[in-house]
Amino acid sequence: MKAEAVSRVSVVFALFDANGNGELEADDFDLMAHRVVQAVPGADEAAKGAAVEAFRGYWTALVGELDTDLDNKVSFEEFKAIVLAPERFDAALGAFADALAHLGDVDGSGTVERPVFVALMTAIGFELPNIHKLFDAFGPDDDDRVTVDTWAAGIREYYAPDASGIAGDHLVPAAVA
Ligand SMILES: [Ca+2]
Ligand SMILES: [Ca+2]
Repeated sequence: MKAEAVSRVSVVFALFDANGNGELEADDFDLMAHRVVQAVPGADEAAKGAAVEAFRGYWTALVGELDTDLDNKVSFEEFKAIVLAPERFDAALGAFADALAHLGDVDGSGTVERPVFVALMTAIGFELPNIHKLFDAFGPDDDDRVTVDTWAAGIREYYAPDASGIAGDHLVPAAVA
């Protein structure tokens, strides 16, 4: 496993542990979904509902595949296995990525404006400098927007165990030194 992938997994685990108790459980994903939906007041109800469902679906996939001791929680040791068989999470991660990116497309233009991107990523728990670096790495257009597809692809790529030098590496705190 590449060092960058390990770093990203550590960051993601800390973010997913929304209630900060050191383990992942269903409550974390409900809390995160609530924060994310609150961050985009202009989004339509269908997009909000889809995002909440996608967060739950992602948790269901995670706990189903990674909870090896069957306590309905995913410890960090259990979570690290996510990069060993990423294909097992393709469907749930894809739905999660699409729902999150579409939630940010408030006007239905197929693009996400920087302020909305920042609000969503802040709600998930990323740090502001990292968020802006990632947005810039996605190559925003002249109106400072990135496409929904670019962002969704970036979310998928973030979990690739063999990737390095990808846009998502900007989310690892050390990238902003
Ligand atoms: Ca937790
Ligand atoms: Ca467990």
